[in-house]
Amino acid sequence: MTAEGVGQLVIGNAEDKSGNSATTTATINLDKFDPTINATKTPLANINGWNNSDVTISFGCADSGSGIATCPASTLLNTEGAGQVISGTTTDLSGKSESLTTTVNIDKTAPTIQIGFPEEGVVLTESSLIVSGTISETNPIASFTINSQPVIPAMDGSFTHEFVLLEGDNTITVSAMDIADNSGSTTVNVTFNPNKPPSINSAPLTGQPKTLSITMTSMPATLMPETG
Ligand SMILES: [Ca+2]
Ligand SMILES: [Ca+2]
Repeated sequence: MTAEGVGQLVIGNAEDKSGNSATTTATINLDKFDPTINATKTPLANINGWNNSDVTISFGCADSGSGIATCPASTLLNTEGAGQVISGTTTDLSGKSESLTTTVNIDKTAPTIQIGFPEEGVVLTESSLIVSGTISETNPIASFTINSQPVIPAMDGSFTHEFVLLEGDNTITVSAMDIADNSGSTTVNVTFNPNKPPSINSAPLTGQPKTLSITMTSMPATLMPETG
């Protein structure tokens, strides 16, 4: 008998030399294979294999022979961290078992960004400036932009980026997304007021000319009226 299954009937016939026959039946339970187990993460990890919220790991167990005896209960994982290993073991009714391990990466914290320069509200006279600052993030950064322009921060989290201001008010937005799709951003508002030289007013002068009067309190001798 080769097929797996529970309660398979086996019929045996016997016949003696006198032609007397007897029939007997036996019930066979045959389990040849290990059970199977799989794990499902809810919600699913992102394309990088990371979750940014609590994860429930549910196990599915199956067995084609004797049937499942034990299957692990689902597990809720709520701690942040990379490479958290969850394992589960299932056993079938014949005593065979199968184990599985799965890895969960959780990051719920958005990157934080500090802009060192320029400062909020500053008025600048040059259109070009170097935006600088630092980004704080435990796990790898998936994207980092300054006003939608991709920027690569240094290994220590510092960044610099040449930025060209438009005349007037400008908003500089620095945004970062970590490997688990948590995003954070910081903005700074600055004004570009070009330092132009004073312009000459070419418009015609208007208004009445001023009258200048001089009063002399004493006169030089040469101008004294002659006497006698
Ligand atoms: Ca089995
Ligand atoms: Ca993070």
